[in-house]
Amino acid sequence: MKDFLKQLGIKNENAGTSTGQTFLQNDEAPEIMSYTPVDGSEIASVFETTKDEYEEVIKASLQAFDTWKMTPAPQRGEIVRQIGLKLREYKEPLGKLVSYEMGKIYQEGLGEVQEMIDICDFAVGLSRQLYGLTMHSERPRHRMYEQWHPLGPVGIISAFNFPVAVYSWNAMIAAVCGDTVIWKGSEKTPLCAIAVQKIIAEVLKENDLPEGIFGLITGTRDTGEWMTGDERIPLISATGSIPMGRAVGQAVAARLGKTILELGGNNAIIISKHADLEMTIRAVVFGAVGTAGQRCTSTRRLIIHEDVYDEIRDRLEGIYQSINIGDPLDPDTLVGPLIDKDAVENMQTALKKVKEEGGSVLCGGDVLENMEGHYVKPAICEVENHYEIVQHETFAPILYLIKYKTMDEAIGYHNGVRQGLSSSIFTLNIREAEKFLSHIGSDCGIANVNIGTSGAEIGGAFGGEKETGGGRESGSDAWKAYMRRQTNTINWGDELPLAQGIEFDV
Ligand code: UN1
Repeated sequence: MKDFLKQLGIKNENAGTSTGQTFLQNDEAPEIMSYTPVDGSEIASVFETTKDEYEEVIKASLQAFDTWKMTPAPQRGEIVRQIGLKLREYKEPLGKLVSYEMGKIYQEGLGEVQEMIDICDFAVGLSRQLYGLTMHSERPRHRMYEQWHPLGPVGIISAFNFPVAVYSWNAMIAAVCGDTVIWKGSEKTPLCAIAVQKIIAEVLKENDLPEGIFGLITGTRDTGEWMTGDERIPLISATGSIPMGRAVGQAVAARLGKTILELGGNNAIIISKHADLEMTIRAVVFGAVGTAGQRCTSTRRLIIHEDVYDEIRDRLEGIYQSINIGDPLDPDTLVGPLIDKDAVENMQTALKKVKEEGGSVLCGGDVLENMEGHYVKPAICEVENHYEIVQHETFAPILYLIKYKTMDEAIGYHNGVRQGLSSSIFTLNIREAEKFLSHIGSDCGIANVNIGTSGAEIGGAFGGEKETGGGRESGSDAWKAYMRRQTNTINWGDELPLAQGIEFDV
């Protein structure tokens, strides 16, 4: 038994109840097994949430909402502050668990927990800044303003690749907004969810607050469908694949509920002939092979000016030969395993398609059969942007190289995909940079200059356009999606003038 599992209160046999809620114990339920992609072995099992338990969790969430919404926002912020402190205490074991259960390297596991801490800090400040606007009424002796009210239980569906951070972007913001949350984590990383739930439960217990404020359920697609079809959950925030998001969006729209969708990306970096190539190469490698290409912000396409194309290609090929692939908890490793066998197969299929469509695989793509676990060599391919496979997000470390002559052509390739999450340009030319950021430049939700596509800070709104789903999470004013807006007009005079100057004498 690994020390970090013990530190997080996870026992070998069974990691805990599926809901993380102490009042629920159902040993009869089916189990979900957690495997580590490090060597494919079993870590522990978790009970799936049954329909009855789901009802209990919803009831607890609705009940908790009654008290939580009456707790002043800055006091809600105080609870989130304590969660941030507790996460600081558990940063190392939780970072290790993220690394062990998901497969990202330990540095990135720590980074993920740091994102949780950062969003807690952000949410604490926000708890005193849930501002509405005031307006000037067109009628005399009238006052208008808007205010933001809590929404109710918020459903959070998160993915395996960021098993803890994406939850906290949603949960901590929702919490200061006065909402309760119900979290369905990925069935591929159930222990991360249980560990986070235990940490939060400690804070709730210390403050004598109900566990229903932060609810957890564990399951597969069916469990997600209970949530999306449930009118008691006014908002579903879902992160994952485009097909998943489409299903969630349609189900929630059918009941006129709200969604925040954060779906796939097909992120590109334009590399101009005016780029600082040293910086560019570092950013590209981190963006393309970091988290083994399993971030929604991973760099998938490089659109390279013809003058620097050969140099960039050759240097990248050289670096790819020497990348350390292996155990993500080993400090020398840069690339850990893919999440599972299916991910390895998807990568192989994509590389086959590249060749079928006329592209070439310059290096990598090999499955490291001699290692237990799901290890692959990151691949670089030469392709054309219109290839069907290039239009598609493959959740694996495949980097596509595309050559361009003019900036208009580059932007055309850049925007010529169905997804619109993150984007970058590397250039020291201000005209190129500003054009890329303008409305005729990148069509993505995130557009960077001289920084890669991944590793966004929590302070900005995170999300993207087109098939990426249009939702925004995390910083800036993304909190507004977690509240309901109310416009108020107050007449403090002794007459009743009508708006638009309408005369209506009775
Ligand atoms: C994701 O891959 O779903 O910008 C989230 C980044 C991270 C978050 C990625 N801060 O790469």
